[in-house]
Amino acid sequence: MTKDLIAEAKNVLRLNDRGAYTVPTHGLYPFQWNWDSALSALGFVHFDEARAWTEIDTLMSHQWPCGMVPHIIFHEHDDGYFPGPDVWQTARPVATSGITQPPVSGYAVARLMDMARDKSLAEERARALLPSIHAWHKWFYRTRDPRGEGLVAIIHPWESGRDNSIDWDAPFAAVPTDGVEPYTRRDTMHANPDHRPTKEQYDRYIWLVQHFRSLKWDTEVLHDASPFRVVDPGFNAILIRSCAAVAELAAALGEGEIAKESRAMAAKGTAALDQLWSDTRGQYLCYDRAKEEFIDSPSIGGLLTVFAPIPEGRAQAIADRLNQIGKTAEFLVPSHDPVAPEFDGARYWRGPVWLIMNTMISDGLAQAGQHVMSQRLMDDSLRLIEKSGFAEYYDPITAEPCGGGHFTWTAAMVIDILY
Ligand code: 9YW
Repeated sequence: MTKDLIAEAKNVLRLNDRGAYTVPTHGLYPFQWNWDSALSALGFVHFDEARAWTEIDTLMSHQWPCGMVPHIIFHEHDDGYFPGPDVWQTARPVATSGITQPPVSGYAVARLMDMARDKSLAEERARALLPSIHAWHKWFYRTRDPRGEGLVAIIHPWESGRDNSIDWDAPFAAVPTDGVEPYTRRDTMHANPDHRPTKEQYDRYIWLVQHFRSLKWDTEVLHDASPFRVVDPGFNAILIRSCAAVAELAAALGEGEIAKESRAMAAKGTAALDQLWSDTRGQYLCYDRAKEEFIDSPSIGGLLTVFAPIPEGRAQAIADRLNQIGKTAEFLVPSHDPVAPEFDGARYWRGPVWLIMNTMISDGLAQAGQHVMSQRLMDDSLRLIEKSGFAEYYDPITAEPCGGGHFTWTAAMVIDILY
């Protein structure tokens, strides 16, 4: 069984391999996505180390001079996705989007290094990647934490990677829709519209893109100019974990300055995270920086926070919270609490389970000594795969496979779990 699943997962990776990068899935997402690539490398590394490094090299080679690493790289022309390069207009040599995504590459590079059988290849590639990943992390704290609070904000829901999360409903109300140019969505031609964001949400996504475009994609000014500025604890946890991973790796490679700066960013971020803890919810919450208020929404963002080195007591509370959620969800971890009225088990980030989330949360729990819950998440993930294949996401009650099929990062996570 295990062997068959690994073979099937490798086939998915091969199917979506475009040589120097992978697409998340054929049709629905025909380009390179930022955090998909970093996490997919964790699948490749088990059977083709050089290919794993190439995935992250390709991503980082499209870093902007300011330090930002874009969320999509449009390597080849394809009309099957909206919004394409004609909408973004970022004027990059190879077209890219103009916003970023969860910075999980630092963590991924450290894992590739740990798992390397070919140590000299790993050292060479890691050494080459460290300065650019570090520059990206510094860009975050410089441009997305202008008051130096230790917490960075996202300025577009797409940056979170959790596009239509219920977390964004309230802050999204501040984003207007007037002046949105006419457009035709492509996602609903590839996937069931009931599993996707609504038209109203797409109008706001595009309004923000047009707004940033009118500011010439100057990333130094976009934070303050955006009506959507939200601090997501899960996003910050990924950044912190990557800073901590880079700190260790840089120290091992004798890159003292990078190690020192990364350690400082991770420590400041970890301390600041605690402001987002909610005793009432027993988890972390998002914070609307534009309105200066908490977003009281029990989503997976506040559980993913365990991916950062949070205090043991907080990790224990998150394990308890997962136990509680497990009473209403057959498969953990739903992207939103099933007892919340807005929960929708099949609609993208408003309820479904995503394997990448499960592996990051499981990894964080294990780090904090929460082994029982960590293992439960891996078991639930494999039960989903066995029942429903390598889907983009799954209904946490019925295990219905949703969104796109033959999904790269889902397959990569299965390889990483089973090897
Ligand atoms: C979109 C590729 C991406 C992921 C995101 C996910 C989705 C793309 O797919 O966004 O157009 O909505 O939300 O996290 O990186 O798999």
